[in-house]
Amino acid sequence: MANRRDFLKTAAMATAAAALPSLADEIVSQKESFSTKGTKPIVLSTWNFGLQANVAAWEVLKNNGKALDAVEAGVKIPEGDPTERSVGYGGRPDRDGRVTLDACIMDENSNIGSVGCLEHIKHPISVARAVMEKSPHVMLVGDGALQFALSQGFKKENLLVADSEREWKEWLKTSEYKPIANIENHDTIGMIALDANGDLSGACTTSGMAFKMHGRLGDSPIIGAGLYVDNEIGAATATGHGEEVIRITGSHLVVELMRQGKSPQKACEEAVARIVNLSKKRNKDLKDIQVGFIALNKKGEYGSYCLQGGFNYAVHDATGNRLIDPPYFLK
Ligand code: SD4
Repeated sequence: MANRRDFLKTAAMATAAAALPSLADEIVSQKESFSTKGTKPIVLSTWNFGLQANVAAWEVLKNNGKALDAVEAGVKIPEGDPTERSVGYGGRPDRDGRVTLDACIMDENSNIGSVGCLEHIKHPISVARAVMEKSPHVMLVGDGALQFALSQGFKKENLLVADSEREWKEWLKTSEYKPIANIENHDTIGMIALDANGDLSGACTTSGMAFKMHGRLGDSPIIGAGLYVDNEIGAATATGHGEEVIRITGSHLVVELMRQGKSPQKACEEAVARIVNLSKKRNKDLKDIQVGFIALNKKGEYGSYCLQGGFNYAVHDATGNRLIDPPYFLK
């Protein structure tokens, strides 16, 4: 079972390897953290829970399945896992004790679907896909998203697990909301894949920042911010402080930089550099921010960059499944 990685603690790669011996075929060092040797099929996802998610996605990809089906199947793994406290079932609640989920999905034909602030449904990514395929809209939020999910046959469930409830009650004792204080309480799975047919798709899903204001949306349900796919160019997804990713329309920016000829690695670096520069201009302390991008181009080359250490991502191709520790800005 993949454990959640703390953003600010640069966990030793050896620790990660020990925790996940059967999933990771290798742990890759920083200098080998991107690839300019394109391959397909291939799938990338954020954080070490991505290793397990990649296994599910790979089942689809290795059988010549579609990238869209692969990314949905992949991210459903942490969504359905009550021990993953930042995605789907088991996610940490908002300040009112409500588990509100955000997710979006995008396919090779630029079809998009998204849900925000969705309660009681274990697999928001599948609701996002239903929005994409079965509604005239691209984004549904709150009660409307729930009503739509129920109309599509999704089951209403309690998503607040005992551990999350306990943490929330502990938090209530101070009730001080400072995103800085919660910097370790947020992860997201973003997954991007290139299938054997050469098509790209992506999915992104999260419970967002723990103890956020009720109704808060981060980047993860926003196409262009938390996820973007252009089947001619590449795909990108983000994790970290959604507010900062939205500010630069991060994933769309990464894809546009690849369109200009940048490698996936350089595109991620430039997107992070924009956040760094804006934060400096806005007098925000970089130490209080974490953002990470992963990117994949049409050739199957990939890369990643983040603002602070502690982030990792998982890559599965025909050579195996591995956890990668990307370079980062703030030393
Ligand atoms: C959000 N981007 O809600 C998400 C949280 C996240 O890693 O990615 N955490 O802002």
